[in-house]
Amino acid sequence: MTIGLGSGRAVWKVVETIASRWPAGAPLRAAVASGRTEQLARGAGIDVVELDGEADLDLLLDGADEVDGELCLIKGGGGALLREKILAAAARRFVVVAEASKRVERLGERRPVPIEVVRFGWRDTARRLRALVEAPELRLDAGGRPYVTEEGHYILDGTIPLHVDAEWLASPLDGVPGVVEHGLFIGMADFALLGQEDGRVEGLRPPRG
Ligand code: A5P
Repeated sequence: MTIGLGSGRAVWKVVETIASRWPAGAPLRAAVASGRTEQLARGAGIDVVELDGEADLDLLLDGADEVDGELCLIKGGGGALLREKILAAAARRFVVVAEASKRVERLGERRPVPIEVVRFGWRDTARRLRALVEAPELRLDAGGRPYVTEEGHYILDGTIPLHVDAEWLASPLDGVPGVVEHGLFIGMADFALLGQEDGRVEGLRPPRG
């Protein structure tokens, strides 16, 4: 089986679980979205592979920052949204693993949407994005320097205006010069496993399927 593993605390817990429960000797290959996931996957005995340009992934397991009732997502809080979206596009099935507190009525209700942009001219890209999102802000790292993604880009975090539908927003964001990818994952997830504080897990399917 070849799976995709995204990035973030929830997925890293999944990797830990695979390490303790996957049958010894059964091969498992994974394409991964970040260096940290790669390190943990290798430690768990998972064979880390690249997308080969031919076969689809059997399954993608990934976290989310917000999940709405249609299973549309905001992702990218950890900065891995570009690779995560490529994995999601390559997967036959995408299962979200997240805390139940990530469930929202309206995408953008608690979090800005991360928008990955090329470094060249990023201030101009931010200016253009202001027509679509409120106050796009350059993400900084712990040292106060611009945060650089593993693909070498910057991230602008912008608030989705109250009157704007996230599903609609995805397409105009794609069209802004300088934007590489954004953290709106619309119609990509097939199922969500939402963990409650008491240990119970709620399964959520999009109404469409
Ligand atoms: C990584 O860039 C993100 O898309 C994560 O999947 C998302 O931020 C969820 O992370 P946690 O599982 O750490 O909450």
